[in-house]
Amino acid sequence: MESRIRQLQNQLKPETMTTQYTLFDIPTKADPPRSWSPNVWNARAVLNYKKVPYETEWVEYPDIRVRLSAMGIPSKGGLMPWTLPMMRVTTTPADGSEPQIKYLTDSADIAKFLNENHPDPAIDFDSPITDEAVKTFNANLMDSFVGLVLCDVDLVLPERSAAYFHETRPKWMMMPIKYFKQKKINEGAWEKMESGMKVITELMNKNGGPFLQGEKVSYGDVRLLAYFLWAREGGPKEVWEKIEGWGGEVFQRFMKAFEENGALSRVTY
Ligand SMILES: N[C@@H](CCC(=O)N[C@@H](CS)C(=O)NCC(=O)O)C(=O)O
Repeated sequence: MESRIRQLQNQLKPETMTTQYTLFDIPTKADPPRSWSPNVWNARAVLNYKKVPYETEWVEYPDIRVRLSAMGIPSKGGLMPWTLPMMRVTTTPADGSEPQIKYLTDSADIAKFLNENHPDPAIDFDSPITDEAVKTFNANLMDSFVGLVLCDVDLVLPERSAAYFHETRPKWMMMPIKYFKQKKINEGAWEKMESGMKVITELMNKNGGPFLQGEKVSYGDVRLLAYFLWAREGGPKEVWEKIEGWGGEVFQRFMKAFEENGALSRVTY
Protein backbone atom coordinates (compact mmCIF):
# COMPACT_ATOMS: atom_id res chain seq x y z
CA MET A 1 0.00 0.00 0.00
CA GLU A 2 2.73 2.39 1.05
CA SER A 3 4.76 1.73 -2.09
CA ARG A 4 1.64 2.24 -4.20
CA ILE A 5 1.18 5.64 -2.54
CA ARG A 6 4.82 6.49 -3.22
CA GLN A 7 4.39 5.37 -6.80
CA LEU A 8 1.39 7.67 -7.19
CA GLN A 9 3.23 10.54 -5.51
CA ASN A 10 6.11 10.09 -7.94
CA GLN A 11 3.74 10.22 -10.86
CA LEU A 12 2.44 13.52 -9.57
CA LYS A 13 5.84 15.08 -8.92
CA PRO A 14 6.26 18.22 -10.99
CA GLU A 15 9.70 17.16 -12.26
CA THR A 16 8.12 14.24 -14.06
CA MET A 17 6.70 16.56 -16.69
CA THR A 18 6.73 20.18 -17.77
CA THR A 19 3.74 22.22 -18.79
CA GLN A 20 3.96 25.31 -20.97
CA TYR A 21 1.23 27.82 -21.63
CA THR A 22 0.99 29.99 -24.73
CA LEU A 23 -1.65 32.71 -24.82
CA PHE A 24 -2.72 33.78 -28.29
CA ASP A 25 -3.64 37.46 -28.20
CA ILE A 26 -4.52 40.23 -30.68
CA PRO A 27 -1.83 42.96 -30.85
CA THR A 28 -2.16 46.72 -30.92
CA LYS A 29 0.16 48.63 -33.24
CA ALA A 30 2.28 49.83 -30.29
CA ASP A 31 5.84 48.59 -30.01
CA PRO A 32 5.79 46.30 -28.09
CA PRO A 33 2.14 45.43 -28.75
CA ARG A 34 -0.34 45.79 -25.90
CA SER A 35 -3.21 43.54 -24.89
CA TRP A 36 -6.53 45.32 -25.40
CA SER A 37 -9.32 42.82 -26.02
CA PRO A 38 -11.75 42.31 -23.09
CA ASN A 39 -12.13 38.65 -23.99
CA VAL A 40 -8.40 38.07 -23.88
CA TRP A 41 -8.10 40.04 -20.63
CA ASN A 42 -10.56 37.60 -19.00
CA ALA A 43 -7.78 35.02 -19.37
CA ARG A 44 -4.64 37.17 -19.18
CA ALA A 45 -5.65 38.78 -15.88
CA VAL A 46 -6.06 35.31 -14.34
CA LEU A 47 -2.61 34.21 -15.59
CA ASN A 48 -1.07 37.39 -14.21
CA TYR A 49 -2.92 37.27 -10.89
CA LYS A 50 -1.86 33.68 -10.31
CA LYS A 51 1.70 34.46 -11.45
CA VAL A 52 1.60 31.53 -13.82
CA PRO A 53 4.44 31.59 -16.39
CA TYR A 54 3.23 31.88 -20.00
CA GLU A 55 4.27 33.08 -23.41
CA THR A 56 2.26 35.38 -25.63
CA GLU A 57 1.85 34.84 -29.34
CA TRP A 58 0.38 37.85 -31.14
CA VAL A 59 -2.00 37.06 -33.99
CA GLU A 60 -3.51 39.80 -36.12
CA TYR A 61 -7.27 39.70 -36.78
CA PRO A 62 -7.14 38.38 -40.37
CA ASP A 63 -4.71 35.64 -39.32
CA ILE A 64 -6.79 34.18 -36.46
CA ARG A 65 -8.78 31.93 -38.77
CA VAL A 66 -5.68 30.81 -40.67
CA ARG A 67 -3.56 30.06 -37.61
CA LEU A 68 -6.23 28.35 -35.53
CA SER A 69 -7.63 26.21 -38.33
CA ALA A 70 -4.07 25.12 -39.21
CA MET A 71 -3.74 23.85 -35.64
CA GLY A 72 -6.82 21.71 -36.19
CA ILE A 73 -9.11 23.83 -34.03
CA PRO A 74 -12.66 23.38 -35.33
CA SER A 75 -14.82 26.29 -36.46
CA LYS A 76 -17.40 27.55 -33.97
CA GLY A 77 -19.57 28.65 -36.90
CA GLY A 78 -21.45 31.94 -37.04
CA LEU A 79 -19.94 35.37 -37.65
CA MET A 80 -16.75 34.59 -35.70
CA PRO A 81 -15.80 30.95 -36.34
CA TRP A 82 -12.35 31.28 -34.76
CA THR A 83 -11.66 33.65 -31.89
CA LEU A 84 -9.02 34.69 -29.41
CA PRO A 85 -8.11 34.22 -26.66
CA MET A 86 -6.85 30.72 -27.21
CA MET A 87 -4.42 29.04 -24.85
CA ARG A 88 -2.19 26.18 -25.89
CA VAL A 89 -1.22 23.84 -23.07
CA THR A 90 1.83 21.74 -23.91
CA THR A 91 2.68 18.95 -21.49
CA THR A 92 6.03 17.26 -22.03
CA PRO A 93 6.63 14.02 -20.15
CA ALA A 94 10.07 13.71 -18.52
CA ASP A 95 10.71 10.40 -20.29
CA GLY A 96 11.01 12.21 -23.62
CA SER A 97 7.80 10.84 -25.08
CA GLU A 98 5.63 12.97 -27.34
CA PRO A 99 4.34 16.21 -25.78
CA GLN A 100 0.60 16.39 -25.35
CA ILE A 101 -1.09 19.49 -26.67
CA LYS A 102 -4.44 20.82 -25.58
CA TYR A 103 -6.17 23.93 -26.92
CA LEU A 104 -8.54 25.97 -24.79
CA THR A 105 -10.58 28.20 -27.06
CA ASP A 106 -12.81 30.26 -24.79
CA SER A 107 -11.80 32.78 -22.14
CA ALA A 108 -14.09 31.31 -19.46
CA ASP A 109 -12.66 27.81 -20.08
CA ILE A 110 -9.10 29.17 -19.82
CA ALA A 111 -9.88 31.00 -16.59
CA LYS A 112 -11.54 27.94 -15.01
CA PHE A 113 -8.74 25.63 -16.15
CA LEU A 114 -6.18 27.95 -14.53
CA ASN A 115 -8.15 28.20 -11.32
CA GLU A 116 -8.36 24.40 -11.08
CA ASN A 117 -4.71 23.79 -11.90
CA HIS A 118 -3.30 26.77 -10.00
CA PRO A 119 -5.65 27.13 -7.05
CA ASP A 120 -3.51 29.66 -5.18
CA PRO A 121 -4.33 32.57 -5.01
CA ALA A 122 -7.95 31.58 -5.41
CA ILE A 123 -10.55 33.26 -7.58
CA ASP A 124 -14.15 32.67 -6.59
CA PHE A 125 -15.99 31.26 -9.59
CA ASP A 126 -19.04 30.04 -7.68
CA SER A 127 -20.53 33.20 -6.26
CA PRO A 128 -23.67 34.61 -7.94
CA ILE A 129 -21.85 37.98 -7.82
CA THR A 130 -20.11 37.08 -11.10
CA ASP A 131 -23.41 36.83 -12.96
CA GLU A 132 -24.69 39.94 -11.22
CA ALA A 133 -21.59 41.93 -12.22
CA VAL A 134 -21.76 40.86 -15.87
CA LYS A 135 -25.51 41.51 -16.06
CA THR A 136 -25.10 44.91 -14.41
CA PHE A 137 -22.32 45.86 -16.84
CA ASN A 138 -24.33 44.64 -19.82
CA ALA A 139 -27.48 46.48 -18.76
CA ASN A 140 -25.81 49.76 -17.82
CA LEU A 141 -22.54 50.13 -19.69
CA MET A 142 -22.26 47.78 -22.65
CA ASP A 143 -24.18 49.98 -25.07
CA SER A 144 -22.01 53.01 -24.38
CA PHE A 145 -18.83 50.90 -24.55
CA VAL A 146 -19.89 49.61 -27.96
CA GLY A 147 -20.43 53.17 -29.17
CA LEU A 148 -17.48 54.90 -27.55
CA VAL A 149 -14.84 52.16 -27.21
CA LEU A 150 -15.46 49.41 -29.75
CA CYS A 151 -16.11 51.81 -32.61
CA ASP A 152 -12.65 53.35 -32.21
CA VAL A 153 -10.61 50.22 -31.63
CA ASP A 154 -9.25 50.48 -35.18
CA LEU A 155 -7.20 53.49 -34.01
CA VAL A 156 -4.96 51.23 -31.92
CA LEU A 157 -4.86 48.28 -34.31
CA PRO A 158 -2.08 47.54 -36.80
CA GLU A 159 -3.01 48.23 -40.44
CA ARG A 160 -4.13 44.75 -41.53
CA SER A 161 -6.20 44.25 -38.38
CA ALA A 162 -7.80 47.69 -38.76
CA ALA A 163 -8.71 46.83 -42.36
CA TYR A 164 -10.26 43.53 -41.20
CA PHE A 165 -12.19 45.42 -38.54
CA HIS A 166 -13.58 47.83 -41.16
CA GLU A 167 -14.51 44.96 -43.42
CA THR A 168 -16.30 42.83 -40.80
CA ARG A 169 -17.89 45.12 -38.20
CA PRO A 170 -20.22 47.10 -40.50
CA LYS A 171 -21.89 43.75 -41.27
CA TRP A 172 -23.10 43.52 -37.67
CA MET A 173 -23.73 47.22 -37.37
CA MET A 174 -25.61 47.30 -40.68
CA MET A 175 -23.87 50.59 -41.48
CA PRO A 176 -20.35 52.07 -41.65
CA ILE A 177 -18.68 52.23 -38.23
CA LYS A 178 -18.60 56.03 -38.03
CA TYR A 179 -22.37 56.29 -38.60
CA PHE A 180 -22.95 53.59 -36.00
CA LYS A 181 -20.84 55.51 -33.49
CA GLN A 182 -22.76 58.71 -34.20
CA LYS A 183 -26.05 56.83 -33.80
CA LYS A 184 -24.91 55.61 -30.36
CA ILE A 185 -23.89 59.16 -29.38
CA ASN A 186 -27.26 60.49 -30.54
CA GLU A 187 -28.90 57.81 -28.42
CA GLY A 188 -27.07 59.16 -25.36
CA ALA A 189 -23.87 57.07 -25.13
CA TRP A 190 -22.03 59.64 -23.00
CA GLU A 191 -24.93 60.10 -20.59
CA LYS A 192 -25.40 56.33 -20.38
CA MET A 193 -21.72 55.89 -19.60
CA GLU A 194 -21.90 58.42 -16.79
CA SER A 195 -24.99 56.89 -15.18
CA GLY A 196 -23.65 53.36 -15.79
CA MET A 197 -20.43 54.17 -13.92
CA LYS A 198 -22.55 55.23 -10.96
CA VAL A 199 -24.39 51.90 -10.95
CA ILE A 200 -21.24 49.79 -11.36
CA THR A 201 -19.30 51.62 -8.65
CA GLU A 202 -22.24 51.16 -6.28
CA LEU A 203 -21.98 47.43 -6.92
CA MET A 204 -18.19 47.52 -6.49
CA ASN A 205 -18.65 49.23 -3.16
CA LYS A 206 -21.50 47.00 -1.92
CA ASN A 207 -19.14 45.13 0.39
CA GLY A 208 -16.80 48.03 1.06
CA GLY A 209 -14.48 47.33 -1.89
CA PRO A 210 -11.99 47.15 -3.37
CA PHE A 211 -13.62 44.07 -4.95
CA LEU A 212 -17.25 43.05 -5.34
CA GLN A 213 -17.09 40.79 -2.30
CA GLY A 214 -14.71 42.98 -0.31
CA GLU A 215 -11.19 41.55 -0.13
CA LYS A 216 -11.97 38.33 -1.99
CA VAL A 217 -11.43 38.29 -5.77
CA SER A 218 -14.19 36.69 -7.84
CA TYR A 219 -14.37 36.03 -11.56
CA GLY A 220 -16.92 38.86 -11.63
CA ASP A 221 -14.12 41.28 -10.67
CA VAL A 222 -11.98 39.88 -13.47
CA ARG A 223 -14.82 40.32 -15.98
CA LEU A 224 -15.29 43.97 -14.96
CA LEU A 225 -11.55 44.59 -15.02
CA ALA A 226 -11.39 43.16 -18.55
CA TYR A 227 -14.12 45.50 -19.79
CA PHE A 228 -12.36 48.49 -18.27
CA LEU A 229 -9.03 47.47 -19.81
CA TRP A 230 -10.80 47.37 -23.17
CA ALA A 231 -11.46 51.09 -22.66
CA ARG A 232 -8.01 51.87 -21.24
CA GLU A 233 -6.02 50.00 -23.90
CA GLY A 234 -8.34 49.97 -26.91
CA GLY A 235 -10.37 53.15 -26.63
CA PRO A 236 -9.71 56.86 -27.08
CA LYS A 237 -7.92 58.61 -24.20
CA GLU A 238 -10.84 60.97 -23.56
CA VAL A 239 -13.17 58.02 -22.94
CA TRP A 240 -10.79 56.51 -20.39
CA GLU A 241 -10.43 59.87 -18.66
CA LYS A 242 -14.22 60.20 -18.41
CA ILE A 243 -14.52 56.67 -17.02
CA GLU A 244 -11.90 57.38 -14.39
CA GLY A 245 -13.57 60.66 -13.45
CA TRP A 246 -17.09 59.21 -13.23
CA GLY A 247 -15.82 56.11 -11.42
CA GLY A 248 -14.22 58.27 -8.73
CA GLU A 249 -12.55 56.87 -5.66
CA VAL A 250 -14.30 53.48 -5.67
CA PHE A 251 -13.18 52.79 -9.23
CA GLN A 252 -9.67 54.01 -8.48
CA ARG A 253 -9.43 51.60 -5.53
CA PHE A 254 -10.66 48.73 -7.69
CA MET A 255 -8.01 49.34 -10.38
CA LYS A 256 -5.28 49.95 -7.81
CA ALA A 257 -6.10 46.70 -6.00
CA PHE A 258 -5.65 44.80 -9.26
CA GLU A 259 -2.40 46.62 -9.90
CA GLU A 260 -1.15 45.63 -6.47
CA ASN A 261 -2.15 41.98 -6.72
CA GLY A 262 -0.32 41.51 -10.03
CA ALA A 263 -3.28 41.11 -12.42
CA LEU A 264 -2.02 44.01 -14.56
CA SER A 265 1.65 43.09 -14.37
CA ARG A 266 1.88 41.82 -17.95
CA VAL A 267 0.25 43.91 -20.66
CA THR A 268 2.82 43.75 -23.42
CA TYR A 269 4.34 40.28 -23.47
N1 LIG B 1 -16.65 33.99 -25.92
C1 LIG B 1 -15.38 34.15 -26.51
C2 LIG B 1 -15.40 35.38 -27.41
C3 LIG B 1 -14.06 35.71 -27.96
C4 LIG B 1 -14.13 36.79 -29.05
O1 LIG B 1 -15.21 37.23 -29.47
N2 LIG B 1 -12.93 37.23 -29.51
C5 LIG B 1 -12.81 38.23 -30.55
C6 LIG B 1 -11.76 39.25 -30.16
S1 LIG B 1 -12.30 40.47 -29.08
C7 LIG B 1 -12.25 37.59 -31.80
O2 LIG B 1 -11.29 36.83 -31.71
N3 LIG B 1 -12.79 37.88 -32.99
C8 LIG B 1 -12.32 37.29 -34.21
C9 LIG B 1 -12.95 37.93 -35.42
O3 LIG B 1 -13.55 38.98 -35.31
O4 LIG B 1 -12.78 37.34 -36.50
C10 LIG B 1 -14.33 34.23 -25.42
O5 LIG B 1 -14.53 34.97 -24.45
O6 LIG B 1 -13.31 33.56 -25.54
